[in-house]
Amino acid sequence: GLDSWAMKTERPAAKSDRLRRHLADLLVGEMAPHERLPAERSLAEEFSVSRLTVRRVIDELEREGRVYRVQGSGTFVSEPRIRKSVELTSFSEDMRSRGLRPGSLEVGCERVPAGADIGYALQISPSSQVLHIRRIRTADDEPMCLEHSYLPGELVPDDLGPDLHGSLYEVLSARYGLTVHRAEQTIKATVLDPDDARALNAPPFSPAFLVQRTGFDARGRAIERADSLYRGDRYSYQLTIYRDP
Ligand code: 16G
Repeated sequence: GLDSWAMKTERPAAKSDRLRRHLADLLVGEMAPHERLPAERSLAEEFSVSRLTVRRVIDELEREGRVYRVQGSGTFVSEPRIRKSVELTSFSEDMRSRGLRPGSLEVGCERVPAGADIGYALQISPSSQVLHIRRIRTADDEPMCLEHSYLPGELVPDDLGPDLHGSLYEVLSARYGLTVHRAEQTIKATVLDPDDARALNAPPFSPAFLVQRTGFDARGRAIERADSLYRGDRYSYQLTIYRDP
């Protein structure tokens, strides 16, 4: 094919390798994100290679996500890749980042047996106790989400009721040193049944997101299983996602 033809005729490998190494050095050390790379023409001259070769080397860097091109203005250094593709936030942090004031209405808190599903998610037996927290979460005092959290009773010995008008994650961290370090999360489309609709001040059977999260601490212990039911008319799910190189 084209490759073997190219190798036989000109074999520019050594020169294009030099160019590749030069650009790699620029990218790691000397240039900042969004800075413009030298023009293709001047790279071609400096390394005595064709513009086609320069373009191929830059194509490779573009595929790796290390540079990006802007039509008519050049090639620029990409932002460093962020490994954590989706930020793990609490409801309070999520609302604050949208410029809204987080709160809770109607906080309920009771100890119940885990049952099969919650027990499975939390890796404890169905008969062991969990703390079930039910909250209507508000944004600027408007109901936004209906949230059920289940925490292993063993890890959370006290009744948290009075503390739960603020952030659960803050309470867990301040009182027990528990931090959700990683979470498995699914998002499903659903509709609000009449009871949930009433709690959220929304029309019955209106669309909603059900977000289910199991949160683990840094040691890998499951510390929370949560179901959050968000009003579909007030909430949008916002992610920053990256393509693998
Ligand atoms: C999010 C989490 C929930 C957690 C809450 C803590 C989902 C589906 N839910 O709503 O698991 O309990 O944040 O928020 O991601 P807080 O610290 O504001 O109480």
